Amino acid sequence: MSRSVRDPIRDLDALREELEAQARGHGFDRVGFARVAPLDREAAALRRWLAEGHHASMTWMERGVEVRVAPDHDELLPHARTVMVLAASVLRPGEEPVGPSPGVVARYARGRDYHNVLGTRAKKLAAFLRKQGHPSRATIDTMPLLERAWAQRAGVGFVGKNAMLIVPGLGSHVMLATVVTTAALRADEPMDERCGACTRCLEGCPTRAIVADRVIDARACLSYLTIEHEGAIDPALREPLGAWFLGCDACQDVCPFNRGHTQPGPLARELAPDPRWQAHDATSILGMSEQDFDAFSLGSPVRRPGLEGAARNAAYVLGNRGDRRHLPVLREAAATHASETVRDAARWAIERVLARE
Ligand code: B12
Repeated sequence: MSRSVRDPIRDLDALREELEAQARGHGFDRVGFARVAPLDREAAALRRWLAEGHHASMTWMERGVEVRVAPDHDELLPHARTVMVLAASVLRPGEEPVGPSPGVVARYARGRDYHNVLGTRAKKLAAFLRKQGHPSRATIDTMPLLERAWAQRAGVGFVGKNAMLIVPGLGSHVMLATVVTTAALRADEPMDERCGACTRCLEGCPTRAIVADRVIDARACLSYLTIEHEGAIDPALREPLGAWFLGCDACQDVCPFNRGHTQPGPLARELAPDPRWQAHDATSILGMSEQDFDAFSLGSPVRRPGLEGAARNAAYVLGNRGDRRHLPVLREAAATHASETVRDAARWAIERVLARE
C-alpha cells in the first residue's frame, strides 16, 4: 500500500519511526517525543530562579520566559504539538584532561562547537518534517526553550540534583537539541527522578553553587564564571576554580550515573578534542593578540568568553598551579596586557605563585 492511502494515525507512527531512524543515522544516542502542554512546575522554577538573581549577568535569560515553556507560542511555532528531543553523548571514557596546559576544558567544549555539530543535524530533521507538510523548527540554545525540561518530559532522561539531564545508561555528559513540530507524534512517557538520597554533586561543587535540588546559582557556578561572566571573578572564587579554564564538570564528575561507560557515541567522536589544545598552553593564551585569538577560537566554544575572558581564566589557572616558571609571562601580562581585568588576574596569580614559597 502506498503511503498516501494509509490512515493518518498510522502515517504519524510511520513518520515517528522514520524520524527516529534518521536521528540515529545522524549519530544521536537517544531520541524522545514530548506532547506540547504547559510546563507549570518548571515554569515556576524558572521564574523563581530569575527572581532570585541566579542567572547573574545573563539578562538574555529574562527574555522569552513564556516561549521556553510553551513552544507553541507565536514567537516559536504556533500550533506546535510535539517537541522531539535529541541527545548526544560527549563522553569519551578514559580521556585525559584536555586544555591549554595546565588548564582544563569541560568535556563538551574540547572539540568543535556542539551548536554546529548537533544543530546542523537537527535542522535536517526539521527540514524533512517540513517536506512532509508539518511546519517545524530546530532549536539548540539559539531559540529559547527549557531543553532539559522537555527532555525529561520526552522520557530521554531525568533532571538530577545538579540540574543536569541524566540519561540512564549514558550519564549526564549529553548535549541536547530539539525539533519543534506541528505534527502530533506519539509522545513518550516522562522519566521520573532517580537521584534518591545521593547528594554527591551538592558536596562536590567546588563553590557550592548548587544551592538546592536542581537549582544552580550561576553567580557561583564555575561554568558561568569562566564562560559567561565578564570582568574580574570574585577573589574568593578564584582558588576554587583550580584548573578549570573553560566550563566545569565537577558536579558531573562525582555523579554515579557517569561511571562505567566504555564506548563513546558517534557524535562524541566528532566532538573529540582538537589540536588547538596541544598547540597552545595557558601562557600563550595570556600573550595572544585579538587577531591571534580570532584564528585560535574559530569554530570552538572558547570563542564565547572572548580574548579577555580566556586570558583572565588562563591567569587564574596559572596562579592556582603555582609554578615559578610561569612568573615571567605573568609579569609581562600584569604590566602590559590591554585589559585591566587580565592585568588584575595576572597580579593575583603572581601573588599566589610567590605565596607558595
Ligand atoms: C543558561 C544555561 C547555562 C547557565 C545556567 C545553568 C542552569 N543551571 O540554568 C550556565 C552558564 C551556568 C550553564 C552551565 C552549564 N551548562 Co548550560 N545551558 C544554559 C541554557 C542556555 C539555558 C538553561 C536554563 O534555562 N536555565 C534556567 C534553569 C531554571 O533551567 P534548567 O536548569 O534547565 O531547568 C530545570 C530546573 O529549573 C528544574 N527545577 C529546578 N527547581 C525545580 C523544582 C521543581 C519542582 C521542578 C519540577 C523543576 C525544578 O526545572 C528545569 C527543568 O527540569 C541551556 C540550553 C537551554 N536552552 O535549555 C544550556 C544547557 C542546560 N547547558 C548545558 C551544559 C552541558 C552545561 C554545563 C555542563 C557546561 C559545562 N560543563 O561547563 C554546565 C552545567 C551547569 C549545571 N549543573 O547546570 C546543556 C545540559 C545538557 C544536560 N545533559 O543537562 C544544555 C541543555 C545545553 C544543550 N543544548 O545541551 N548553562
